[in-house]
Amino acid sequence: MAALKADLVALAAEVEAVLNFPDDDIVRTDGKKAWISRIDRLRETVMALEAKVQQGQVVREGVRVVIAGPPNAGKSTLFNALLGRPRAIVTDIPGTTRDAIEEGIQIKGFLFTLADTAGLVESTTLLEAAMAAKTREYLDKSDLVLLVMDSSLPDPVIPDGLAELKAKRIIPVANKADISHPRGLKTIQQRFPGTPVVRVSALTGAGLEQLTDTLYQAYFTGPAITPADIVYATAEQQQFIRQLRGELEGLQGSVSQGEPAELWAEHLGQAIRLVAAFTGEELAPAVLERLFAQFCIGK
Ligand SMILES: Nc1nc2c(ncn2[C@@H]2O[C@H](COP(=O)(O)OP(=O)(O)O)[C@@H](O)[C@H]2O)c(=O)[nH]1
Ligand SMILES: [Mg+2]
Repeated sequence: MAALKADLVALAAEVEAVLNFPDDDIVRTDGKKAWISRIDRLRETVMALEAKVQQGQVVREGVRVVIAGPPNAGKSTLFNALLGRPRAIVTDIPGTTRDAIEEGIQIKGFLFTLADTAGLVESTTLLEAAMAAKTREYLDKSDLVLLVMDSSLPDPVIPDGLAELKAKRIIPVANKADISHPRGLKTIQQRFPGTPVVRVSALTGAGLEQLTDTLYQAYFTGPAITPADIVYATAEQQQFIRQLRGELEGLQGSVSQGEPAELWAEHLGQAIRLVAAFTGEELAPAVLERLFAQFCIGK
């Protein structure tokens, strides 16, 4: 963070130079490219920090997994099976579970928060159900969606509107593998080309290990996460870091579109303030003065 601030302040000093000598060439052609790649590196630093903050959030609150799918597909049974104890009510009357229930499980030492959504995302048209603001919110804040379907039916219900949730990692689950219908299974697989469908029996427990492995891999792809990859941040700090990325993007746009350097100075000034706000430090008077000078010069 200190290095990031130092880089921003150095950049600000150069913007100051541009403002003082507006006829100077440094901004043209080569100069401009160099600026953009420097800002790129700063953006990468901020994005790496954002990723660490996101990991911190996950360690604290768990990876949020929503169990969705049509009524009677076995969502509540699967929820209980993953927990290893009964928590949600299971019946053969469709639509039994009324409210969402949340419980945490550990997979390879990481917390995953499972939500049996019942009633929320329990609809043949997932999108239709998701239109309800509350449901939308629920799905929006989830990290992964387990889409449970009943493979024992010759024509299993497969929710529509999945494209709408494209941004989410959806893991298709063909449940009731113990009594699966060959055609039902094929239908499910065909609807998810390129995505492996996980076959489980929530009732017998078959395939559950593969399902938890899939959950883990869907979230923690890439190299193993170490404590150095984790940054804990308050909601406010998370906001600052998002805004900081926004300012750097604005700065980059401003430079590449050849906007006046005064505007660069404003983005930089904001960025420096946000870094300081993130770390909770007071800005040194000299830095403040410099920022102030930037805003005034050329106006
Ligand atoms: N044979 C079999 N039955 C299951 C399986 N999973 C759930 N069921 C049954 O399917 C019915 C509906 O299950 P439930 O979990 O309440 O479905 P939900 O509406 O999606 O929450 C119940 O009678 C369950 O016992 C499974 O893997 N195999
Ligand atoms: Mg249920």
